[in-house]
Amino acid sequence: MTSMSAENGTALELVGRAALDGDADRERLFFALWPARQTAMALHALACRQAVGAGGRVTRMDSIHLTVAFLGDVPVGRIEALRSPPADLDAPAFTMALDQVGHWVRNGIVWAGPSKVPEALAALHTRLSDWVQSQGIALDTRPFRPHVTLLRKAARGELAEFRAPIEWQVTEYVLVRSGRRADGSRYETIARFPLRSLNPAGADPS
Ligand code: 2AM
Repeated sequence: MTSMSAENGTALELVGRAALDGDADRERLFFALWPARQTAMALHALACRQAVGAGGRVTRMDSIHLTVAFLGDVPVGRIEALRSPPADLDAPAFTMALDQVGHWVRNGIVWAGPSKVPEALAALHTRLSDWVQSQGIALDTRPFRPHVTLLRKAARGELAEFRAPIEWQVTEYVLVRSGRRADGSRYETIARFPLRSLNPAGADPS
């Protein structure tokens, strides 16, 4: 049984304080792929084109990403360990063709994604998820649906076809902190992790 002295506060005060501390001591985190400028520009242009028929709010160009593993609200004391996933994650760099758009009516999201999920992306998701869970952090158990959110609060599903697939060269993944603002989320990269190069310098390509 927990005993409390007056100087420690009443039970009600403590519960209130714990709730506040809980918020202050947690940060919303996720691992993601963040596109280089040219890919981000192509995706942003696609988002603007989709907004014509679908309505909704276009994702800022510097916020465009693809989530690989969503960690949710993580106690700050555990973040340091997450900055260094094990080297034996051994995930290779890969190219992904974004060639599909869709509209999820339940949450109003219009997204772009690969019609064929690259094996390397599926493997990165699995290895990263296993490792995060081994750190005692629970992950969402829904199936992995790799997507880039182009629009939020899109009420209509009138989508424009792709003019040409967007080729995304994926050479790293990042750990991101998400902060909520009145005008949407703001993301801050707190660690970057290179993927294994397919053609390391000096390797004989023959
Ligand atoms: P969304 O764009 O489809 O909302 C930051 O919130 C990122 O994490 C976004 O890419 C968001 O996807 C994703 N995300 C938010 N909640 C999630 C959840 N429960 N499971 C998986 N991804 C989530």
